[in-house]
Amino acid sequence: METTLYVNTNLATMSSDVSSDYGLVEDGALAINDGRIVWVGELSKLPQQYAEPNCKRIDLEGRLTTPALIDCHTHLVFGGNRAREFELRLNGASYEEISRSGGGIMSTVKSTRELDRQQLLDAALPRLDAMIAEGVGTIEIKSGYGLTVSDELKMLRVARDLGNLRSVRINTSFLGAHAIPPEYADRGNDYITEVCLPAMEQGANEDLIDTVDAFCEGIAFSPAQVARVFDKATELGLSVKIHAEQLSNLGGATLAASYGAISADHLEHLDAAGVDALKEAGSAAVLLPGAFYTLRETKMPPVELLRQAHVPIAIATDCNPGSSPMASLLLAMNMGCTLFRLTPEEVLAGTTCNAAIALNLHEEIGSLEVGKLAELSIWDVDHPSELSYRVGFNPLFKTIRGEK
Ligand code: DI6
Ligand code: FE
Repeated sequence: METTLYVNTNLATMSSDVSSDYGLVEDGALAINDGRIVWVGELSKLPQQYAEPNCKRIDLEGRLTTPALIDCHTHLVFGGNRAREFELRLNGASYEEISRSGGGIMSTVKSTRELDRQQLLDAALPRLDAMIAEGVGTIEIKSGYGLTVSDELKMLRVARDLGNLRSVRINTSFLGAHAIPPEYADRGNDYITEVCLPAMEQGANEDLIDTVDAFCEGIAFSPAQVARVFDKATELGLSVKIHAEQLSNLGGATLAASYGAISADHLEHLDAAGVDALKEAGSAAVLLPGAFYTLRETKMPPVELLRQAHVPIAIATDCNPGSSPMASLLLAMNMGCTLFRLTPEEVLAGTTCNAAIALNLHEEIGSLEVGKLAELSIWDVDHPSELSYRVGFNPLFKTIRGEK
């Protein structure tokens, strides 16, 4: 198979083997064979075997190459939208009032149940395309707006359909434990027994689930209920992750870490013990500045403690119709810097190598290293800090993915 060699590019390899910031290699070259990176480094050190005429040579005219971006936490598949609620809140209605009149997550559950598989796919595609247009090559998508066995499975099938329709890797999370639907009001345990666990089992049997997620919060599921969900996931051989410590500290991250969670997400209220638990378990911390922004939160996630503990920090959009109606990972990166005071290098790590850890895909993607899949995004910028610096500007030149 012919090798393709990309030249005349600066490479933000995001590899820990390269000691410079961003793993930056200036005037680099990168060789691809059969969909994998076979050589990467300074052009001046290119081995003879990759020189012309042995390879097809492509000149990137000085552009920046990064690993294709990874959005490791989204609720991209849903019906309807909640713009009317946004409007009501800005006209003085409280979240509780909206929720009591059938709004909030339940309004999205209603709209999602009403759509069939094709309609749900049609609703999700523009959001997916917006992300792909910004250099995203891998997207995690959760269920959690169906909350019946058939509607949860429908959401997961749509997520898989999206991956077949576009050149993008879709990683699915089963979030049956997202909210308690009205038909199970005050009967959360019955909901878990009768809906959540059977849906998980069927989804696993049909290979629709990559990981199991749960929302551990006062307004959602208690740690004891989440433990039931994680016990079942473990029995089925599925990895777990959690929405935890978003609005309060229930110890969800520590619970998830005890199951070897691949990530714990949100984490504004995480304390030092929770950070230690994530460190011990090797879990990633996924920070979601879009939800922090939309809900006008003020409690910052413990970024400095996470740094000191060397917990891998990822950044994602949390794309959902309520708390983060955002389909721009570049904007999430900008917000990670502006709102959470992360550095541009940290947010790029947060959407490449550390996001790969958060999805347990770090053996395959997330950095430009020999042996990894050749999934690259090429940008019309001079320096990687430009990716998180601008707002509302997309400098993507092209994404390379699945090319042999
Ligand atoms: N955390 C969130 O931010 C979303 N779900 C969750 O568990 C909110 C989802 C929504 O409001 O529709
Ligand atoms: Fe979420």
